[in-house]
Amino acid sequence: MIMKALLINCFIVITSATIPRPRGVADSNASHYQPNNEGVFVCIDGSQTFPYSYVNDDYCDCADGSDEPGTSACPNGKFTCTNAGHRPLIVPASRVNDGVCDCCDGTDEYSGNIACVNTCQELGKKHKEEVERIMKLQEEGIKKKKEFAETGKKMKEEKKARLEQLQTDRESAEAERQELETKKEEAEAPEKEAKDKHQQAWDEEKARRSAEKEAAAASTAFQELDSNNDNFVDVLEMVIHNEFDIDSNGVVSEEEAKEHLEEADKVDMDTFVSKIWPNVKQIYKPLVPEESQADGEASPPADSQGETATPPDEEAKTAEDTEDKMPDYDEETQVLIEAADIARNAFIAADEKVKSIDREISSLQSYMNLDFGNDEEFSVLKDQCFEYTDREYTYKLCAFDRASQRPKSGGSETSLGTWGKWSGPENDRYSSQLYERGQNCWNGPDRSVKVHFKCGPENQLTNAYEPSRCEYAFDFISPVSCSGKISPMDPHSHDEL
Ligand code: MAN
Repeated sequence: MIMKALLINCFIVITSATIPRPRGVADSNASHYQPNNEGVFVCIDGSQTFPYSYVNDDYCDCADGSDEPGTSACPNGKFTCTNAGHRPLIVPASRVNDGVCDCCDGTDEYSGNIACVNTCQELGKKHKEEVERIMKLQEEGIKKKKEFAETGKKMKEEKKARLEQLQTDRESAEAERQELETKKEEAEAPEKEAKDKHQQAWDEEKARRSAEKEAAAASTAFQELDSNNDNFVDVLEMVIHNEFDIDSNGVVSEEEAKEHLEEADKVDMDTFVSKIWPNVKQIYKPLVPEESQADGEASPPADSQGETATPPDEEAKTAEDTEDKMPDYDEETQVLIEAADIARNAFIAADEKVKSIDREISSLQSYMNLDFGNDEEFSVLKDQCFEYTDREYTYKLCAFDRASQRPKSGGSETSLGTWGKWSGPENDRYSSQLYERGQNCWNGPDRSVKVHFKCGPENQLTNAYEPSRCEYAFDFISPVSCSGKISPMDPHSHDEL
């Protein structure tokens, strides 16, 4: 009777006495190979029945190959080597007695043509050590994972409490904001009234000054045109002004002069100011007396186009500017402005406080909406960034935030994506993350990264690669991914001693 110990997923299970079985039969199939009372064998797929002596007679009878587990007779046959001391192995039946040692216990080669050395004890020992190493890693990882989970839960509690506090704070901050807004409006109303009044007075003053200037200009022009000083401007006084030449024939006719005088032969000062001046002021040019043309002093000189040049007197210009500038507010208005300024600033501060609370609330809500695993264990990775450098690039992963790539030779960073979602299979949801919508790839997709999580002693980005153009993959090890189970990917996850 052989005692078997199964190490499945690192848990050693001692089975009861196993059933004796023909060569090449797996322990799990042994029950099919018990000759019943009639001494018959039923193919495992149940399709046919043969005398039990047909089992391993080196002739294939069953369609599923189950009557020849220990020979190479069936093309679809499977040979199981027990490999005591190590793990069982299933090989295609074609490898039985093919001159190559496939099983570590050498049972696949029994023809005597080749002598296989049994290496199962040695391999089993190595495997056991490897399993123990992984188990230790897992145990330590699980311990850390528990600590992370505690930190994560505490963090979530703190954030939750802070969020509740902020929601209360917001109510009072909003009430204060509204109160200060009302006060601001109350202070701004009289301020506006006073400022409008001031502005209106200034507009009126400007209009008055402009009318005054206009009247003075009209009067000056009248006096200049009235060359005989008879207090009328008449047709003959007009014809000597070239600018009144309507048809541009070089001569101002009496008709043209009359047209400018609104068909009158002569006009007095009042008529000139009110009726004639508004129509001629754009074209009128004062005559330049001969002598002042020489020294350029008596009146502003005309340039080559006959236009009056601007007096080059900067001081006069400054004086004019000052004249056009609205005077300062009176004291009463200034007091109102100061009061409104104070109310405005108080409101701005209260408004900013509400906005800042809102920003914090929104950031906390985003945090609360993140899925940090069944026990909040992944929250320790939040706000942490990790880097991995290969021959060409330094890759960066800021967990739950973004992933990027930076050429080692310098140059700008390329976004490989921002936090998207957990992307592991349904039964292992937290085994991978997707970062998506990174910088668009020329003639290709937006860049994206799949991060594969594996159990490891520390949080570390251990590899970055690009399985297909602009679709990246990162390997990340972390204690948070330690589960106490050795995944089927791990070497020798199953053993038989
Ligand atoms: C850059 C990098 C590469 C990527 C190419 C695609 O060179 O982002 O990883 O494959 O662009 O053009």
